[in-house]
Amino acid sequence: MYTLFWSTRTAAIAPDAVLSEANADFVRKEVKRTAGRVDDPEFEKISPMKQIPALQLPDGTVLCESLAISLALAERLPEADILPPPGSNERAVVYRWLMHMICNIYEVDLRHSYADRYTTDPDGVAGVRAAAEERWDRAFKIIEDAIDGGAWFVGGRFSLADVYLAATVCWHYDTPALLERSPNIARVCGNVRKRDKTGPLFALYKMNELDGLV
Ligand SMILES: N[C@@H](CCC(=O)N[C@@H](CS)C(=O)NCC(=O)O)C(=O)O
Repeated sequence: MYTLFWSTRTAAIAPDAVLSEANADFVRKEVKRTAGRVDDPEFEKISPMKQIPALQLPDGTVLCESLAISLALAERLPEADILPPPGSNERAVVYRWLMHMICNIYEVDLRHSYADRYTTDPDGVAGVRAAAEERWDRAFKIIEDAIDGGAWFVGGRFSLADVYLAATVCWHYDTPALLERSPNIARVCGNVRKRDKTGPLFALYKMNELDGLV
């Protein structure tokens, strides 16, 4: 049995999507947060960075980092069918965009959400946030321009890249404006939200920004 340490509005939704698409047997354990920050001594023993998500494997091994967890699960649960075939160009391209979203979008989102952690200048928070917004928008524009006219982000099929895209869009500082100026991103996000197993997770995780696309 897998144990997924989760909380609303977090990247636990990515491994949760892999587990859910695979119909895997797992339990969710909610981590306590105060004002968005982890405030849970038990969880701090599991995740040294005090970051959600974490996953405990059936033998007790603990994994941190949402993408590492999601990829490990996708490999162990091929029935999730959430990555193109191993060794294919499509899988390589999915990896490329996953890393783009982790490094250039998710990390920038953290800079925005926890700006005080990214400056030692007590007056520096506004500048960190403003720079994050610029970089955030640039990284989403690169995705908007890369998506062809199809239903999904990469290779004409649903993949983990679609899940990360939909999640990071929900966390954007102005999701309605982002969706308005990004029709390709909006179409893909609507399709993720409509999926039988992954779609309902957005309600569970209180990420309601895509509801208007359904
Ligand atoms: N690189 C990490 C980032 C995880 C992360 O920062 N999670 C946020 C929620 S989305 C969190 O735990 N925030 C609470 C805190 O930093 O106290 C991953 O992909 O798992």
